[in-house]
Amino acid sequence: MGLKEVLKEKIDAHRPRITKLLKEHGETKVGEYTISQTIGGGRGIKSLVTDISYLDPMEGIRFRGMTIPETFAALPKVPGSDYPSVESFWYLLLTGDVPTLEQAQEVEAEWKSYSTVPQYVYDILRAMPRDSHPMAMFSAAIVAMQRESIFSGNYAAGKFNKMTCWEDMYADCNILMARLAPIGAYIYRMKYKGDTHIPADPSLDFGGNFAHMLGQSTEYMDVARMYFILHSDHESGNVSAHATHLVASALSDAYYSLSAGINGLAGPLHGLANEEVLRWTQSFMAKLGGEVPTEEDLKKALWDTLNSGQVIPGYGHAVLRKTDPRYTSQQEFCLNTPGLKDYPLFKLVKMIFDVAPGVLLEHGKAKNPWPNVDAQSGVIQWYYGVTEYEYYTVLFGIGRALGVLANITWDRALGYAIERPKSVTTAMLEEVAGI
Ligand code: CMX
Repeated sequence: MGLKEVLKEKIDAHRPRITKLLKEHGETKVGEYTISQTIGGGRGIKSLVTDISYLDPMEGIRFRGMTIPETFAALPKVPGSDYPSVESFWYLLLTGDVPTLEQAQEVEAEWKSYSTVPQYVYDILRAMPRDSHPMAMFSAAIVAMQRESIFSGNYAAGKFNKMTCWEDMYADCNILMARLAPIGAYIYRMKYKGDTHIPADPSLDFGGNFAHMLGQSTEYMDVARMYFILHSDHESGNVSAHATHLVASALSDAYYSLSAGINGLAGPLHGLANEEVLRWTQSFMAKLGGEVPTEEDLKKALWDTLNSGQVIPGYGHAVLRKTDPRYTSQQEFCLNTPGLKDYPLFKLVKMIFDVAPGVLLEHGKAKNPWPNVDAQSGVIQWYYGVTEYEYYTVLFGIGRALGVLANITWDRALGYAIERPKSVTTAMLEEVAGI
């Protein structure tokens, strides 16, 4: 037998051991925690600290103690817009203080001074096959800039100081953050808009400029601002935040750390779900020849997905036990935007919201049958003409960077330890379970 066949036999023999442990002994304690927590991705284990956001299972996210509506209401607005700037939100995430408009504009000016992306980053992107996934391009662009890291440069020069090294991390994070919008826009225009590019407009804030460089309407500027803020942070245990924190805990710099987080975000159970939602919804509409489905059609399609062993993208959550307020916030945006409110795709997404939780409850597996952030976000993008749904996770990634970079700045300031949880073997768990 070849290696793969031997491995397959071993896997087939091992699987029932895990199933038995989870089914019959899930609640047995291994130290402080249960077997189901140990095998099941560490659910509920309190082993991370952050003061930047907190996720209550019933209420949803609070950024620095504020709900989403409170955050949008409190931050100073971009002149001429109803939405705050991403820069003002960065100030809030880092400090816990609501900045004045002037303080937000100082961040804006600082980011602008860093926003020129080195040419070699574009060269690397251009050297990649054009059909590379935009998330692979985004991650590659970030890690390619590692040579710019002030933290790593000073560390290599023997200038590491535990008390002050956060300042280098802070500088790296600002520079990196400032470049994410131009990099994201470049990937978009290179891949989908005939490789034509639009230079930044120095009069615009981060969100506004991103919309401008994408080639979008002024209306989309608020979409970008809202989208980046909503997707920024969801406390520390989600894959992208945790991966960024984990890598940074080895004293890796912001470039290595964020790239790791972005790679995690690219998974279909995490950020890529927003792409999957649109793919699922569009293929469903195509099957019906563009007709509006009946509730029965929809139920059948949802059951077909579940029966084929796939998840319903955009539904369920590891922590949340009610509708994600990030979903609600985007839904409100749709309802308040003439044109979007009656948009067929939005209507279909609303219809899925009416039907999917019941189907998931009947299916009986998901602990949370309600929609998460990804169920709604693609519709807004589609409506504004960003129809290349494989790109949606890059938008999520630009937003997520705000949260994870603020977190690793604080990680470094507080000197949090290198992460090193303990493993056990399956045999040890079986022994604890008395098998
Ligand atoms: N459709 C079908 N089954 C689902 C489901 C869904 N939407 N959500 C959960 N389940 C299943 C799980 O796969 C699991 O099945 P197994 O026991 O066979 O492994 C079971 O229900 C229990 O899972 P859970 O405890 O409710 O959820 P988890 O914490 O394990 O997973 C999540 C959370 C988000 C990965 C899961 O709900 C899911 O896969 N959802 C669809 C993908 C998605 O929308 N992801 C985006 C989340 C938000 C984000 O990070 O961007």
